[in-house]
Amino acid sequence: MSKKHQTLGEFIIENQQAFPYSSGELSRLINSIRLAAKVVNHEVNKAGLVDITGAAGDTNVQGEQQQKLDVYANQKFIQTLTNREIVCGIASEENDEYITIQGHNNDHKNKYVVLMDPLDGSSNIDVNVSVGTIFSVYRRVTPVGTPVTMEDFLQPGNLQVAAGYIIYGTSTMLVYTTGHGVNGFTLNPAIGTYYLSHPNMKFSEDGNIYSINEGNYAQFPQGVKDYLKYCQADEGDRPYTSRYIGSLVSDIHRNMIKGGIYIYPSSSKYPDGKLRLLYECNPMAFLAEQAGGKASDGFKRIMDIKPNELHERAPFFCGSKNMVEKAEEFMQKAK
Ligand code: AHM
Ligand code: MG
Repeated sequence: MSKKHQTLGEFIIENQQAFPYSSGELSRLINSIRLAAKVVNHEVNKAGLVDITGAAGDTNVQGEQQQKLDVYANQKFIQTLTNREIVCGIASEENDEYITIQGHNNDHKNKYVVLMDPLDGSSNIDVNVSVGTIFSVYRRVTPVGTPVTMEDFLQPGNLQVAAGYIIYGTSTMLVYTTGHGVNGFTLNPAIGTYYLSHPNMKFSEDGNIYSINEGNYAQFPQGVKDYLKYCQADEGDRPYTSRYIGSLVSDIHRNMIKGGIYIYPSSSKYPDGKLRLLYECNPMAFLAEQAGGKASDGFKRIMDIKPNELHERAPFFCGSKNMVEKAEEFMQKAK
């Protein structure tokens, strides 16, 4: 079939045999995520009406409590995944502890765990800037038939079987990988269907955009300061362009399409960086590598870090391969 008018549903069916373990469960899981994303998209698109319909915490005309959008998104994703007998556990930025899903027959027979940030960058909603959902999927390591344990969640990123993000932007897109490249699908909201709009997405090897919160410059490690000076130097193809939205999904999405590097380094305020390893850095790292890019903590591959806790943070350098390697060079020199 011509890829041009392919829907996400058709793409999933056509590529099912290429998925790891290909029992159809992973396809159903992606299907659940695309469904929840549509529901969340509908709500996010109404965010600007909040002053009319009531702010978070208010009671609306139907007598219902208005919810914060990140809480709403969290509930929708959890509900959708729980109802579908695929996932045995969920960890979310919104929940301190992981959630155990026993399944309808209380038999803990489901195989996958999902780790997610249901609405990343939610402080951007008030100013009508794009936000996103980020997700990461692993096969459980504990035996089927028993409740999940922390061990199932604390797996290194190199064991992910799928990862992706949804960007609620001028268009809503779902971008994901199951380890066979990265594909992007755009939602036609009129009919609720996602179409393959960005097949086989790739980070260019070199890029000319750098994205970092430069306001924190004084608190950055010397290697990052030196790399920033390099980006700004008037030499060869430099200075590079500085672009920072402050919404991880949007910054990575733009850089994947245009070529660039995203950095959230350690700083005196955030000694381990700000971003969360399990549901922000790892899924973005999997996507970046599948798109021919690179993701590092400044010294080593993000996906090789063995996590110790659910909400662990890591410094994050992600994007076009040569740019990340150059930043690593500066980090190493200043060590
Ligand atoms: P959040 O999970 O609390 O929304 O924070 C994560 C966000 C990312 O989307 C973004 O890249 C980063 O925080 C921006 O942080 P800062 O404002 O410090 O630059
Ligand atoms: Mg977040």
